[in-house]
Amino acid sequence: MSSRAASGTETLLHVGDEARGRLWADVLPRLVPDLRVRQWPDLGDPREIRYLAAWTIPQGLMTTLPDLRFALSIGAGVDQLDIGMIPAALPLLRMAETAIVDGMVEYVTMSVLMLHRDTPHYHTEQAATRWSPRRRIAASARHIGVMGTGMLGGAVLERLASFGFALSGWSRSPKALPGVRCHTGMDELPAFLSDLDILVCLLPLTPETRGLLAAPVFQQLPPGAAVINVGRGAHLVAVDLLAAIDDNHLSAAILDVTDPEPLPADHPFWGHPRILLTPHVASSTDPAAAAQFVADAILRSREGKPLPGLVDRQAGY
Ligand code: NDP
Ligand code: OXD
Repeated sequence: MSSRAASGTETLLHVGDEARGRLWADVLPRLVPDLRVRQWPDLGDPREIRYLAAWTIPQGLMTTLPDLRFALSIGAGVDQLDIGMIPAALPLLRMAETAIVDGMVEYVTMSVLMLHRDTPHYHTEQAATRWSPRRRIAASARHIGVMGTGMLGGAVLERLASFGFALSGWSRSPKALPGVRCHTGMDELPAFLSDLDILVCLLPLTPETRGLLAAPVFQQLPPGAAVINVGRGAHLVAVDLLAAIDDNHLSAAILDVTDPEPLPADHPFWGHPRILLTPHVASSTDPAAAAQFVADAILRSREGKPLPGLVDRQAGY
């Protein structure tokens, strides 16, 4: 009898969307021998749960699972998991499958092109029944800066390069990306911001990045610049953004993430003519592709191999 069988059937506990849970319960046991999938709150014998996959972790759940091998965020970000609840020694993984990357590349490309082609201006003019053409500016004359040049930011920059935009990136550690002016750390933030037309935030939410999209950053952008936030709502200080747009220092913003989500009905973002909101839909995990990622992670864990999507607990992402 194998040690796995001796200690019961290895189980993955899925916390979240039931349709995805059903798909994984069907697919994963065919990809991973001797694996069962349970859907929270059906725990079965908690000692059999080796793998936890969740977008958020229910209060108190971690202390009932004595024999976990890893916890996995069903998303690229991990801040929503409240990672303080996860024992420091337990490997924490995040989803790193191609559909998340493709979705984000699509959304940011769409948003950059909308701003580049003055869509917020034309929406305002349409509402006022005005025919107000603006001079078209070449992509090569627009400078786009991406905060966070990791899995998503790196792919976004690669796609934007194909339009001919001038590109800059900002990260915590030094990077060399073809065709991208790369800046590192707080010391180089002013140089990164100083001549951007469009700023894209694709940072993870950590103590260092919380509230970064605020007046000091907006003031360092040139007049007329626009902001796209697809990181997390808490990167942005709402009153500072409103002030910068209403003073006509910033021209517009496209926000896929807000704090809180959803925004209360009376929040000024809803009706603002130069703020475009989407309800945290820029990208998401594809359940079928994610099943492959999870299967690979479990098989690697069983074999003692390096795990995919491993989060650096010290850095918080
Ligand atoms: P990665 O971990 O791959 O990349 C993060 C990047 O941010 C890295 O380049 C990192 O620098 C940089 N960074 C982190 N902290 C700092 C800092 N203090 N100063 C400067 N740069 C910093 O993350 P992903 O690209 O996979 O995802 C980014 C975020 O996108 C997620 O955490 C999530 O919040 C958000 N997201 C939003 C979605 C949506 O639908 N709106 C969907 C999916 C993700 P370095 O390279 O040096 O480590
Ligand atoms: C993610 C998200 O982090 O969808 O994957 O926001």
